[in-house]
Amino acid sequence: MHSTRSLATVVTTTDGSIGTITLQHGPVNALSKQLIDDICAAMEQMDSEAVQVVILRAAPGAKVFSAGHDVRELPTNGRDPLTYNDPLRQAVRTIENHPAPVIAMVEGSVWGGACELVMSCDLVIAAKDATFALTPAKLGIPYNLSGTLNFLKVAGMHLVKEMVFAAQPVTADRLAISGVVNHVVPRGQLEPFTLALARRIAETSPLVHRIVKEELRVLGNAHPLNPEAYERIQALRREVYDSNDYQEGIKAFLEKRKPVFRGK
Ligand code: YXS
Repeated sequence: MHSTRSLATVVTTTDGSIGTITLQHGPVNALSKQLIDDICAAMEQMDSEAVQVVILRAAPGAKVFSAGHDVRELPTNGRDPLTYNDPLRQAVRTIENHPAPVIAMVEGSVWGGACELVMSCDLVIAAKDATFALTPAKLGIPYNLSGTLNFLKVAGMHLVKEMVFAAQPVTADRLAISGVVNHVVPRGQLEPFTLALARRIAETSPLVHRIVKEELRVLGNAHPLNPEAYERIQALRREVYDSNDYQEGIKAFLEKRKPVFRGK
């Protein structure tokens, strides 16, 4: 059965066992609360229609897959910008907890928290010219604990450190070598390649998909962390989001100028 549904910022299509969620939120798909709510609603629709493989994508030909967290929605009043209920965190958990495999089909550039959103998918298939940039350091934002762990689960420590410290786009090929991206294909092949893989996955057991996905999630989160270590990390993050640099990072972005960070 084929169906198409348009929400405010996403379009969903289901075609038998495969569903596609297309981000359609302006030129850069900034992860606003509205977009996140729509992604979560679309994932629920996929679950209710027992879709066996979900493809998450931007509109065909997109220059920007997603510009990451909507900077205009980041708090600037001394509140933690990436708490448990922040929209970005909710979107990541929705994808991680979804019972069916989710494939990120990436063309264009992926920024900041959108990299984590893509990496939280079960597979990543990227166009040859796709790029990925981790940008908390560019904006003075303290990335949160589970987000940092999510990066480490898919990419090695040195790659994560280089991407965070330099805050520069990295090519899909580079991430494929590190195992972050499953396949890199010419942009014109991206859709047929992804659909063919999705169809192959849809022919195997959805029950096994569901339990193996949850087993791997539980194992991936099995990190003992004593309360003192947790409190230390929270104190480090508070030091950043209470800093002038955090305010300057957001202000500079909105004023379209380079930030002047003073390390405090
Ligand atoms: O000036 P107008 O109103 O047209 O708006 C501009 C940009 O301000 C807006 N825009 C965004 N608005 C909110 N949140 C964003 N993340 C965001 N990114 C862009 O979109 C309009 C067009 O942007 P413009 O003129 O720069 O377009 P472009 O094609 O020249 O460049 C597109 C980008 C995506 C390369 C560029 O906009 C850019 O570098 N955006 C910021 C990417 C980024 O650093 N995102 C991280 C956001 S914070 C986050 O995700 C995490 C919390 S963290 O940083 O910790 O990982």
